[in-house]
Amino acid sequence: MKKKISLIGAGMIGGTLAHLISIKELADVVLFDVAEGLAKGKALDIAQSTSISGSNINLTGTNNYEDTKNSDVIIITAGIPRKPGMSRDDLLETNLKIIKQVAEGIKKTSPNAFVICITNPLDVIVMALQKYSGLPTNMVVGMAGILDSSRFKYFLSRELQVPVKNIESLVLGGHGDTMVPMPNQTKINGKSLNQVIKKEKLDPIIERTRKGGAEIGKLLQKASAFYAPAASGIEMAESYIKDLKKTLPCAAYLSGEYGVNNIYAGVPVVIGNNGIEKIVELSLSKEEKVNFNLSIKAVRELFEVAVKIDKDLGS
Ligand code: TXD
Repeated sequence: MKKKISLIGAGMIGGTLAHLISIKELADVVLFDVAEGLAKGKALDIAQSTSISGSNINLTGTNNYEDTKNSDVIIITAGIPRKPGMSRDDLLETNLKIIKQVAEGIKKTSPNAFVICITNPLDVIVMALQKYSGLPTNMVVGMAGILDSSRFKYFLSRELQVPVKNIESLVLGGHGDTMVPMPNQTKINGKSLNQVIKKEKLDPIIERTRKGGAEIGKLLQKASAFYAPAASGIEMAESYIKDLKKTLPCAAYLSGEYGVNNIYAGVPVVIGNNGIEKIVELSLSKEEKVNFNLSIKAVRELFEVAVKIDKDLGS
C-alpha cells in the first residue's frame, strides 16, 4: 500500500519536496497551502513531469485540510522565510501563530503521522508544534542538523579537495548562530579532522556553516535556501517510510539525554518506522560540551520569548 506524505506549505521548499518525492516515487503527495492556487498549480506541474521521470504516484494540490487526512508523514514548511538582514529568531511571532493553526489541523486529521518540521526558528517552532498538537515526542522532529552538517561537509570538501562522500561529520545543537559543528566527530577519508586541517583554516569553515543560510538569502534576495533543506527533509521521511533506521542529526525532544531536559535540540537520532527510535549519546569533548550547552541555552531563551508571546506554551 503506497504511503501518503502531506506537505503543509507549497512554497520554495514545499514545491521542491513534492518534486523530490515524485522523482524518488517515495509516496503519494498532497501539497497544501493557504495561498489560492499555489499548491494546485505546483502539484499539477509536477504531475505532468511523471511521464518523463516514470514516476507512478498520485499528486494532489489543495487548500482543504481534509485532503491531508490520515497522512503517514507530514512535512511542514508553512511560514515566512527570512529576508536579507533578518535573523531566524525574527520569524518567531509570525511563524508561531501559523504553526499553532497547523498543529490543530494535524491533531484532527493525522494524529498518527510522523511529523517533520522545517519552519524557522526551527528548534522553538518544532517544540511549539509538539506542544500544540499533543502528538508523541518520538513522532515530532525538526529538520536542521542534516542541512547544517551537509553545508559543513561541503565546505570541508572544497577546502581539502576531497569528494564530499568521503567526509563524515555532524553539526549538533540549535539551528542558529550557536550551532555546533563537531570536529571530533568528523572523519576525512577515515582520518580525524585535526590530522588534515589546521585550526586557522577550520574556524572560517565553521563560521561559514553557521552563516550558511544567510549567505544564500543574501544572494537570492527574495528567497532563502530551499534545495538543500528539501533534500534534508526527504532524507528523514525516507528513513521513516522505508524503516532504514539511519542515524541522522535532527532536532529531537530531549528528556535527560546529554544532561538536557524538556527542550528540542539537534542531536543524532535513529529514524525508523516508529519515528525517533533512539537518541544516540556521543561522548563530547570539553569544548564540544561547552558549545552544545551554550546552544541549548540560546534555544531555551528563545522558547521563553515564545511563551511570552503565547502563554499556552507555558502550561
Ligand atoms: O534548516 C531549516 N529548518 C531551514 C528552514 C532551512 C531553510 C528555510 N527554513 C524555513 O522554512 C524558512 O525560514 C521558512 O520558515 C520555512 C519555509 O521556507 P520557504 O522558503 O519554503 O518559504 P516560502 O516559499 O515562503 O513558503 C512558505 C509557504 C507559503 O507558500 C505560504 O503561503 C505558506 O507557507 N503558508 C501556509 N501554508 C499552510 N498553512 C498556513 N497557515 C500557512 N501560512 C503560510
